[in-house]
Amino acid sequence: MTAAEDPARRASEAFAARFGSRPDGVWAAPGRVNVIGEHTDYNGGWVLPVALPHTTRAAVARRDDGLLVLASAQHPDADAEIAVADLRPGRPGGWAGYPAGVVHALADRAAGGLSVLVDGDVPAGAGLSSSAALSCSVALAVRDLLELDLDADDLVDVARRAENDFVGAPTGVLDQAAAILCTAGHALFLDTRDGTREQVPFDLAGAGLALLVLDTGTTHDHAEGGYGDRRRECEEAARRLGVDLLREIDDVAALEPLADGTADGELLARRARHVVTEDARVLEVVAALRGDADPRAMGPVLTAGHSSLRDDFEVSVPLLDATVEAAVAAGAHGARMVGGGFGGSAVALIEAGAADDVTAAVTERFAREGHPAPRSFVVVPAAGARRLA
Ligand code: GAF
Repeated sequence: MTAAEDPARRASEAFAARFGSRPDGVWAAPGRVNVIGEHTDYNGGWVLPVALPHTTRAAVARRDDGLLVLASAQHPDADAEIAVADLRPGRPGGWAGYPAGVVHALADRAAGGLSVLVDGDVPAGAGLSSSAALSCSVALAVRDLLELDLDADDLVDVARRAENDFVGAPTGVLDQAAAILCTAGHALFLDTRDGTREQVPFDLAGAGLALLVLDTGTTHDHAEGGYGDRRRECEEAARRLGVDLLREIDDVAALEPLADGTADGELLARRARHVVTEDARVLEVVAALRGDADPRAMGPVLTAGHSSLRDDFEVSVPLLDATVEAAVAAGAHGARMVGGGFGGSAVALIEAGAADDVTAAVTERFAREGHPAPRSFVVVPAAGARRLA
């Protein structure tokens, strides 16, 4: 196998070219698509991600000079070098903030220093969780290399703290949990309130179906703006309803007190309605995957999820709406935006074999509106974070 075909060898050779010696090992963590359950994680709700074959690889070696040196094949002119003892939230920033945040969270045990070279193929800014792939590959590497007593839940927590406290993106736990806990051939049905989970077989091909990712090419950035606003709005809705988390509400009728006639109240009622109905949609999709319903019945549930994200939660953008419309018009059973929103990707539940036709229909719609063609691929449910070499 050539280095180009062998991701571990490619990362190892890039490490050797940068640092002049072989790494102690190479670790990988995947991107994800969330089948359903968007903006539920920081409300204590359910999520249902699938890991992608696209990964970030981290080639890592221990040092003894106390330095953290970070290099990326995707950002060749943006190396970072800083003493572990000098790491502070936001410093370094940019891509290096994710691995640096992980080392910061473990700084008392990583004081000797590390050399890290990352290489990956998870599309950045596409709503496919490239940042968690990055932080989780490094978290696993640090755990293994330094023989730290951390289980999978601890690793999820370290990577989430890196993103929340060091990078400053107020995300929930969906992406880090997907990167660490997903298993090949399954969707991860995770209760974010107590961490309980089930690996649900995700065999769409067996039912003659496929899940198609359509990356619009418009990027998002969760460290700023709308995402944090939505999170605060959900917290305020929960506060007004007298609950700790919106997950505690399972009936939209219980949201009536929010809609008090003020613009503010109406807005909070719509935000909370998305969360409550989205939690119910996760349960519906899980039931279909378990075989309790025709898997094609998942389609309208996905499309309803998109409408809710567009109208109640207001995190879609016109190009994502156009993607969903064009995919459904071309015969998809259902479609929706994935991830935090404000750009990124959509998924469509399609008949196996319809990927080219659906992609062509979306491409044509994009062309009519003056946008370059979307990138697309069929989801193959892959493994979570692991050591490669
Ligand atoms: C982003 C966040 F990082 C996740 O925690 C989650 O909230 C998601 O948006 C929306 O479901 O990916």
